[in-house]
Amino acid sequence: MQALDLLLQNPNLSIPLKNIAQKVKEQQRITFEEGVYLYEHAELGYLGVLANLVREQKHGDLTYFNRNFHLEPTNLCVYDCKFCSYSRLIKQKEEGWALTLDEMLDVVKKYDNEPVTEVHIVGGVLPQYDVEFYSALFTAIKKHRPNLHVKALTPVEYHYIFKKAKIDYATGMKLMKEAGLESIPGGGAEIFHPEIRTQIAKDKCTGDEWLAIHEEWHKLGMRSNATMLYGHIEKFEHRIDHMERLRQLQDKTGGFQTFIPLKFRNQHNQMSHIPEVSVIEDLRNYAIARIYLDNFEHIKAYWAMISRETAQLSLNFGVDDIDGTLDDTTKIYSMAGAEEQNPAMSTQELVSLIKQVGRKPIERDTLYKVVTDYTDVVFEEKAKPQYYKLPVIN
Ligand code: V47
Ligand code: SF4
Repeated sequence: MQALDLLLQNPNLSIPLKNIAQKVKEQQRITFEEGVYLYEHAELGYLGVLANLVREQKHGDLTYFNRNFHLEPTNLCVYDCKFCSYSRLIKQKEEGWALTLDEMLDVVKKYDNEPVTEVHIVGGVLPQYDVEFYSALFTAIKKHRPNLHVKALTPVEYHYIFKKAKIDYATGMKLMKEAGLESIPGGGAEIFHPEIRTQIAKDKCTGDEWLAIHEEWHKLGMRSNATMLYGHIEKFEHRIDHMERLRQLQDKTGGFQTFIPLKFRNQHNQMSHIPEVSVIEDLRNYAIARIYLDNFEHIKAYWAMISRETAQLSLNFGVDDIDGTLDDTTKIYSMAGAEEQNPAMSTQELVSLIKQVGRKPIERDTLYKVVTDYTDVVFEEKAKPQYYKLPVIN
C-alpha cells in the first residue's frame, strides 16, 4: 500500500487534513485556507508523504543541479532592506566594492576553462549601473562566451533602472533581451504582502511591480524563477498569499520554472534579534510549497544556506533541484550567516550527496535540458549514506 493510502486510513487524522490528502491524491488544487491550515496543523510526516507524492509524480527520483557561478557587481546597495547586510555596509561606509565592466568581464573569463553553463548575476543596486551599463555587460558576456547562459538581476534592479531611463517595463525588458539577457533569477521577491514588505524592504519595487516585470518577461517567451524569504516577521497567511500570487501569474503565463524558498538568516543585518526558524520548519515549508504550487515544475533548495544534510532531507519533502556547484561566489548569504562561509562542492560531491538518499542526479542547463545523467556514473564514495529514502510499503 502506498504511504498516502495508509495516511488516509489513519483514524486519528482530522477531517480537513484527510480532505486535503484526498485532493492531493486526485491531483486537485488546494485552496488558500487549506494552505494556511497546513502551516497551522500539519505534522512533518504527513506533509512529507503528500509533497513526496507530488514530487515523484512530476519527476520520479530525478534530482537536478546546474553548474553555474555568481558574478556580484557590488556589495553595496542604495536600498535598506532590513534583512540584508548590503545596505548596512553603505550606511556605515564600510569597505565595499563596485566592479567596472572590464572587472566583471575578468570574473567571467576566470571560468573560461570550467564546464559551467550559466552566470548568475546578483548583488546590490547602485546608480552607476543603469540600462546602458547592463546592456553593454550582457552583450559583452555573450560576445565573449556565446554558450554561457546569462541569468541576471531582479525586478528590483529593473524597476530602478527603467524608472531612471523613463521607459516602461515592456520596453525595458525587450531591450534587456536584445542585449543578451536570457533569464531572470528569483530574487527580490521577499514577501509580496505590503503589510510585511513595507516593514522589511520598504523602498524597493512593490510585490505588484515585481510580478508585473516577470509578466512582461514571460510575454516575450522567456523564463524566470521566484523566491520567498521566509522565517522572519511574516505570518503563515503572508507565505500563502505570496504563493497564491505566484500561482495566479503562473496560470496566466506559464513562464516560471522554479520556486526557491530562502530561509531568513539573521547575522549582520538589522533583523538579527529575530531567531531563525528550525530545520523542521524549513522542511514543512518546502513541502507546503510543493503541495500549493501545483503549476510550478520545480522546487529548489539552496544547499549553502541550509546545510548539506538539510538539502539531502529536503529531497523527501518536495525538492527536486539543488542549487550550487563548483564554488559559490556570492557573499549575500555568507554575510547573513549561511551554513557555509566559503561554500564549495564539486560535482562529484553533489552527485554523491544526491545518490546517498536514493535519488538520480541530473546535471541540467538553466532551462532544464539534460546535460549529463549521473545515475550510472560511478565515483569512488567517500562518505557512507546518512539518510535513506522512505520505502514504499506494500
Ligand atoms: O532577494 C538577502 C535573499 C535573495 C538574506 O533564481 C537573504 O536560481 C536569507 O534570489 N537571509 C537573492 N536570504 C538570491 C536569490 C537566488 C538565490 C539562489 C538561486 C536563485 C535562482 C535566486 O537573497 C534576495 C533575498 O531574498 N537574502 N539577505 C538573509 N539575511
Ligand atoms: Fe539591496 Fe537587494 Fe540587499 Fe535589498 S536585498 S538591500 S535591494 S541588495
